[in-house]
Amino acid sequence: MPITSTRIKTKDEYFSHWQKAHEVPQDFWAKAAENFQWMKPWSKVQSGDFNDLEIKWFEGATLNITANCLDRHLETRGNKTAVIWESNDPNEAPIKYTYKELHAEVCRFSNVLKDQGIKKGDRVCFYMSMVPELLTGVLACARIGAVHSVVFGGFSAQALAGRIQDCQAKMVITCDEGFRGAKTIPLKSITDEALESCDTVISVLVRERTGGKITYKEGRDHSLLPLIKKASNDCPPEEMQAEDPLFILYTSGSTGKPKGLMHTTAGYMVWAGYTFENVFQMEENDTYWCTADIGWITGHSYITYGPLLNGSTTVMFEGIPTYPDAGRFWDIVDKFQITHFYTAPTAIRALQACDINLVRKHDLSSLKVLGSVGEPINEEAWEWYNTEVGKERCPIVDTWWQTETGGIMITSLAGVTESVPAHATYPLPGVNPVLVDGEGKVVEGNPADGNLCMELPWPGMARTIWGDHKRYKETYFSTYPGKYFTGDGARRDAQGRYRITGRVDDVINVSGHRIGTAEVEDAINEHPAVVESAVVGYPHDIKGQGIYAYVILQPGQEMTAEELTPQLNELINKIIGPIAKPDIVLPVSGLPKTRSGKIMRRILRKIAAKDVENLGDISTLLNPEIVDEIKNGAGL
Ligand code: 7RM
Repeated sequence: MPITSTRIKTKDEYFSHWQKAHEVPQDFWAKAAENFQWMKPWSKVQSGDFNDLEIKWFEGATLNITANCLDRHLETRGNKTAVIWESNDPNEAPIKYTYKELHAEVCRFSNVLKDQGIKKGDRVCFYMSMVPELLTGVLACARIGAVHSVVFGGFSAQALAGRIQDCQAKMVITCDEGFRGAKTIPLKSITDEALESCDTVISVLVRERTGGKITYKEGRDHSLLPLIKKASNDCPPEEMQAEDPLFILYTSGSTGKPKGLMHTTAGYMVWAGYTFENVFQMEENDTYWCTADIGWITGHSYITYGPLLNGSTTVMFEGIPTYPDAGRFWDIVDKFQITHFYTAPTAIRALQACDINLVRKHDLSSLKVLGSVGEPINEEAWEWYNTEVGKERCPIVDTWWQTETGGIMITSLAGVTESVPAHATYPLPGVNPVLVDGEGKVVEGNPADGNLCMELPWPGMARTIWGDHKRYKETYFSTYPGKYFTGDGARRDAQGRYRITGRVDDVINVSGHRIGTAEVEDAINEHPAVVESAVVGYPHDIKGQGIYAYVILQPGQEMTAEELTPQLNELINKIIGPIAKPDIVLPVSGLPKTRSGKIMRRILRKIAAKDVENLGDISTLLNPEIVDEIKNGAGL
């Protein structure tokens, strides 16, 4: 029995639900919210708009999201598997938690947090690999009303420190080291380095995973597992206001340092629960696996909250797709008889490039639904996924959404609305997309092209940037006043289905990771020999986009790309983390600039893409002669 009565079962129903959510949003979301458990009811379903930006959902209500993820299922699903954890090492036994066990585990962890002095509203930073305690720890925070902020384990000490400082975290939870394929990541020592510049952190909990050598700082650091083991499993859920913060998650934008998007309790819960149910269309005995890391929004909404809100079985994988070999994903699908599999195009393309027998030798007949997220999926990858993995019998949901949106926004519904190669297709009920042209005018009719905006608030949207509401307004609502601007371009086909074409701002998407070009430039510019740099994305067969850095060196510095690259890599590793390393570095003597001094990135993007036939009008450049020089340098 699905929990909600709001499950869409036919395409006609999809259209009528969308219409209803559009016309009477308050009634629609009140109905959807009735499927959850509230401590006190709301007095108003929604208030605020894209002009005042004081958006609230379910105001007056109180609740706890973990009561909805855990306690609510105890009676009906207590002995059902809630979480299956699969180790990096295929020979290590998986760990399974029933809903009862997960509930007890989260309660114990909650008591550990309380014993360490963590209170409602305090921020707790997670810097872990994909161990079970990342999932239980996040839920433990939510249970006691602490605000979790998960930082992906691939970020550097400096990046971690910046995030800890920004949200003034009181605690960091980490591992001794993290397993990642054949490698280990020294998470604790990176944390130690970060904490040299963070004075708000009073305690550090360390989940020992590899047994690697680390140091414990007296009075500050504690080993986590023994504390959990001896804690009581009795911890009633804290009563939270609908708009109390649930978590902060940092993401990159086109300018400045990463933004801490803040999500609140009730609206996020309804959105994560509702979207998971309708997009994936799970049945009671299905097993769902999302391959993301909990360090990203996908892992928050669709490993943790969405599946658990729906009483589903969710798989959590510690490792990587290529360890011990490139058949690992399919091995796991077979091992747990996965029915619903959700991954990123970059992983699909990487596995597509490997020996096909690594796929074909595994039994994938349990699969019913496939999902894609994180970046546009190209048609070749879509076809391969459909044929080789889905054996042409599994609908593919290409789910477009963002850290900011909290949950899926545009997608087909598995088996309900049609899957179209490379198209996200239809907006979910409550999602009101419009395409806007360069002048800010809404492009009507089908087909159409434009910048993708949203016209009305939806429950799962981020409410602010932590500590900087002004930046929130400017970033998302000032380009097109009264509208939320996504930063993506899109095309709507004759049937009204959306195809997302990718970012139209200075954000690049490398292997599904959002990277701000300005952040990479700032890091490169720290190099003493560098005067200025410009970073752009270019098409990359596996990663979707690669990072191309044009670098101007100080006069007299005669470094080649080969000499410069490792030095810049080291610097970027230190400032951001390995995910932001450029694929190509090109030393240049100047950058194409307009008369007002702005770098003309359009030209740099074209050169990086080796698309120099038509560079467009360069006559307005201050230094048009530089274009040929850069082209030559790039070997074009
Ligand atoms: C969920 C997530 C958001 C950016 C977004 C897009 C791109 C995500 C798709 C996609 C085309 C998709 N959050 N993106 N999903 N592009 N089709 N199905 O990835 O905040 O990390 O990134 O990712 O550009 O703006 S995110």
